[in-house]
Amino acid sequence: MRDRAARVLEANWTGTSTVPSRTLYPHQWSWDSAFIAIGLRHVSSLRAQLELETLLGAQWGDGRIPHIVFNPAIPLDAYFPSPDFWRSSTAGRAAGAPLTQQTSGIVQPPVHALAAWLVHRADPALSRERGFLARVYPGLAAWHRYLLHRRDLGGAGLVCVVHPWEQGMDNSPCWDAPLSRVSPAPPRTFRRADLEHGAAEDRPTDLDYGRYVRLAMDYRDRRYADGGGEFAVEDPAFNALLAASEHALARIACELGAAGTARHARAERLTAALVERLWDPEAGLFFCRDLRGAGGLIRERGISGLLPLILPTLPRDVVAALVRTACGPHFGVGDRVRLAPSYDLEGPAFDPHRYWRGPAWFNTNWLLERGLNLHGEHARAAGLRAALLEVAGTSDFAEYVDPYTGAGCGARGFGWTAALTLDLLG
Ligand code: 9YW
Repeated sequence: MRDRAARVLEANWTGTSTVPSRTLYPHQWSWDSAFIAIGLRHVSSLRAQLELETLLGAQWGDGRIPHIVFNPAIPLDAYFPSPDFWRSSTAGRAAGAPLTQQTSGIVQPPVHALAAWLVHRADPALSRERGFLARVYPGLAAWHRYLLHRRDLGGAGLVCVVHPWEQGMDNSPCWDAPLSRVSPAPPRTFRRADLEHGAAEDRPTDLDYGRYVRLAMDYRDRRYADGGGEFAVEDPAFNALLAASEHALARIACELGAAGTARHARAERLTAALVERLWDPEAGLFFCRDLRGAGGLIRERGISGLLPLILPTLPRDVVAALVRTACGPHFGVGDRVRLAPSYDLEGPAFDPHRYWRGPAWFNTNWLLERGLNLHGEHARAAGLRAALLEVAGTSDFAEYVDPYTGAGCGARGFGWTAALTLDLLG
């Protein structure tokens, strides 16, 4: 398994970073790279460090880490939306986009500081010799500052996503209500490249795509200034990852000889704000909060609502309820499914094959496994770990799988699937 997983990462390595998939996603993706670095550290600490350094090399002046860093050697029509859509170096000029590298203008979940800390821990000697933490710390600090200062659109201490792609679970049913208010870009004004590599019934619909394009175009046309968009949602996983990364940044600061106390305190404030704003005790789950339209909690059960389990200072009763929900009828962990689905097994929109509307993904299950272990649920975590390893192997490191059968969907030889397999193997 270790060799097979390492070969996937080798095949996806470009020399300075790793692509999620040679066919479907041939550039560098932000949260993919963070998960990939977490796995890469088991085969090459140097490559793991470079992965994160390359990504940070494309950071914008305002602190944002773009969700895609484009490889100029790849033809424009290999992926949509391509650099000529985002126009980062011109439309993103005011926000400090790089002049020579092309990137997207939206972001993805902040897994990076957590990844940097884990990469350092894998080989502290090499890390110190290369000054790895000192190289990445200022960029990571600026990234968190951007999110906390420019993206707290609700003013309650949580960060907002302004596009479904930012949260990383593109067509989750959690976005159906907020997206329904967005008028889609006409289908003939853009050409999807994803359908050349993936089955249409496993992918988001054309209507979804029209809305993604509209939101991204409007953001670009506002020159990537934050605040005015039609879509603004506080998401539990995005904020939980920021809090976990803030704890990691505190440890990085200490390692560099500075104090980490203020950062730990900030992570705890984020944890408290998550509970205050997004926790629903009756459902035993965190929900997304819509800041536009009529506003309020979006009562769709997505896997995102379980992921605050990765936080060390979550109240005990919240932890207990989350574990019950993960193992109950809606997510079926250790019972009805092989791996936790991306969306409620009993929800009206559940579809076991359509992308983020039901299939199980390896990154979210890896986070769940980590959260279960953190809170002492070792037997449940071990069951999930065994299932993850088995399904990764039999699906040839698929992008996502049917949660019931473990049958692979989407791309094979997928970056974070192979990387997180390596991490679970230790
Ligand atoms: C897209 C690369 C990305 C992931 C996202 C996933 C998908 C589609 O692929 O996004 O075109 O960006 O939803 O989480 O980072 O693997």
